[in-house]
Amino acid sequence: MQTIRKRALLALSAMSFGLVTASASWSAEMLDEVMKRRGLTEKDVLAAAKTYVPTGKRDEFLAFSSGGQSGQLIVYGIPSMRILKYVAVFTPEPWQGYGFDDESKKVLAQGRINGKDILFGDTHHPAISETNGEYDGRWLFINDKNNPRMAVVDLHDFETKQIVVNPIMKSEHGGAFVTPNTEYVIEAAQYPAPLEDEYVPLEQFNERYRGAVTYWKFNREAGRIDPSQSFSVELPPYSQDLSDFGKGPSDGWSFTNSFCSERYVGGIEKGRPPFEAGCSQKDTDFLHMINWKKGAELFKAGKTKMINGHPVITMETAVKEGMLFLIPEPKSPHGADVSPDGKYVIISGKLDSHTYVYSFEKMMNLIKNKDFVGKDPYGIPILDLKKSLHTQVQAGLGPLHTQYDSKPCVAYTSIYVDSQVTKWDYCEGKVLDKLSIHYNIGHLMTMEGDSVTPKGKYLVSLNKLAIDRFNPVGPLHPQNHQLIDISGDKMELLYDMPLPLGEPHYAVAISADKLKPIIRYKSGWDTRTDKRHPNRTRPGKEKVVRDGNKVTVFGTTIRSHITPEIVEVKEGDVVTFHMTNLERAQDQTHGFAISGTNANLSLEPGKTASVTITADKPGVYPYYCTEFCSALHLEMQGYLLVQPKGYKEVAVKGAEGTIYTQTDYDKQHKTNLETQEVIDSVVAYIVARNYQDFAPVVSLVEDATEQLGFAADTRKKAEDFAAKQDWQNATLWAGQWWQYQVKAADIGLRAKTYLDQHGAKVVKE
Ligand code: CUK
Ligand code: CUA
Repeated sequence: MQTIRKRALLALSAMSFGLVTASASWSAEMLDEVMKRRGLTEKDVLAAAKTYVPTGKRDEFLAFSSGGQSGQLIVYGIPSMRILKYVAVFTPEPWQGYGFDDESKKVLAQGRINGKDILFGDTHHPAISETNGEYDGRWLFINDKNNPRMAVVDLHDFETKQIVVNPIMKSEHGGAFVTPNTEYVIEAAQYPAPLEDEYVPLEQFNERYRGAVTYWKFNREAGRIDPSQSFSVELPPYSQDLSDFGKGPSDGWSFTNSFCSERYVGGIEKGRPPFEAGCSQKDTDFLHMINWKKGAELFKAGKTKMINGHPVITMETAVKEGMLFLIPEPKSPHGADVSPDGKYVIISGKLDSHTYVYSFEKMMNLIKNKDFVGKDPYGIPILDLKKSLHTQVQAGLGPLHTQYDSKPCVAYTSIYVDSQVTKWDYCEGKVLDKLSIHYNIGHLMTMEGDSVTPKGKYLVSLNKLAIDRFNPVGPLHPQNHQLIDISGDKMELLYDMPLPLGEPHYAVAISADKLKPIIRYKSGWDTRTDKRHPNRTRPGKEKVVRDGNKVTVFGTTIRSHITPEIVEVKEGDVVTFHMTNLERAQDQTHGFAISGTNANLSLEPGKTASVTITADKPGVYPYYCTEFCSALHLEMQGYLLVQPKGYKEVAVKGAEGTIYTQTDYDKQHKTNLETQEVIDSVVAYIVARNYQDFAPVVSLVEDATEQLGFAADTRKKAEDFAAKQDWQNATLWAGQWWQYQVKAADIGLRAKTYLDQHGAKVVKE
């Protein structure tokens, strides 16, 4: 033990005096040798240079990708394509404690359907909140197609804060997309069903089955969707698909396309031709054009019908008030993407080789002049396709989604069947370039590509299948996100990234400097409600409270101990642990897990999280910290003891594992004094520099000062016991004193390194 301490001490002093320097020897192998050895072409090396982010450097953009059936969100950097985080949204995720602590269980419980916990989600479309049509990096919304739900993620801490269940839909698809100032988040239905939650035979499909769009009101101050201020518009039983909001001249309108406007119901087992035959008969489907601002007025005026307690503007009202129109669109359309200037909506039909550019101005003129070609079976006026079009372009087979470039009039459309990206000019209506991608592209994404000012530079192709692209890992393959350089006239493929988490559909990318995530919570924070936790605990105030068979533990974690360390309860007790992480240092997360239970917390600095268990089986249950947080991490442990019913305590004094003498104490005391010298030298180094100009260093210094305060307290304890010649307690407390010193030194060295790397100046000798 002493030798380890000696070595640790040596390491500390070596670091503090700069004796350890990085090896200066660099591989002598030349670039052309490496290229030869690894079989790389010049083009490969160029692509590598365009994507490589050297150690210590960061990415220019952050992408947020749907995690498909994982119900999660994937965050990765561009151009490096390094995965940074999975954000747990609709499904439990153990590392983040999501669905394991009581606080996040409440968020997941908001997403229950018919009282049932839903343990998966099919996420499709993430959307970042906008201000004046620009991504503002504050919030993110994402939908669940299977269980019609919408989630709110706070980009302050990348945590899911809210899930809302759509009250009238049975499935959805056309969300999440936001208005230019994030007043509303849209969610459009997918498969028609009765809006009332009841059985209706399929024979009544035309009369009773319905589609809809819901406009979820987002309250920016509260950071939550406000269901009481949200409303829906009833739509015909055409399978609604993707949506987008207008902007600029088209602000106030939303666009939702549809497929199977034939209203065909299959039934192959009854001898009927299948859905796919009946749903692709007509040459066109319908784009729905909805005046949502008018809808918001009608909602305020109470011109709605309550369905399942939710206000719905009926089709009859919508038609009468002139807020709902249909326009034919190419067969089996998929994407509906409004151009950055808000003048056009680009729609592609999967079974048509053209992309169609609709002119908002022309559509509005037709509406103004009541120039309709007819009405659909529900009385909704239909605009003429040709008269609505600005232009149409032969883009390739199976065009799907469109994204925009920073260059005016330039758009990129994914071509599913041809496995290509087509770059084209939607003002002039001509193709500019085509690039073959590996396989079956679904969505594609440019940087801030659906905002009013796309940033260009890169495009990611979200391919549906990876087939033979990567090392085989069994029949279930990863997905393939391909990075493409779009800065020049010709698109250049740069990189393939396997994504092994569900089938991501859409992704959005934002300039990294727009995100301002926090690094710690205010002390004792409930991160799911964003309030001080009512059951937070301050250092020194840890306690165990019993009320009948309810036992509540108010505990804390800090390097390297959990307080309390021993919790004794009785068989049948219901035990709640409220654990507060007292750390303020960056990335000092502790975990908390109890053997034989699902108790599993992730405690980021400042966070308070809770878990409740029933002590139903007498026994001994170790608990410990699950994050390797410090040199004494393994010692960050404790015991939950569950005594059997009727257990009588026997007063037996247990023997100590090891007996300490004055020699042990003196040795430890000497080590501690030497350690203090190292600490003093680090402190002198820091305070001689302008460390106060560096916020991260200021907080590290606060943290170290706190540890040194604990060190001083325990030093006093140790020396008091030594004065009484109680060498057992004196040695143990001297050991604890040393623990605090090591932590302080560790933090101090982090601060010193930071100052060295950020060019701090000497301000005093
Ligand atoms: S969808 Cu999957 S490729 Cu849900 Cu936006 Cu088009
Ligand atoms: Cu805390 Cu390991």
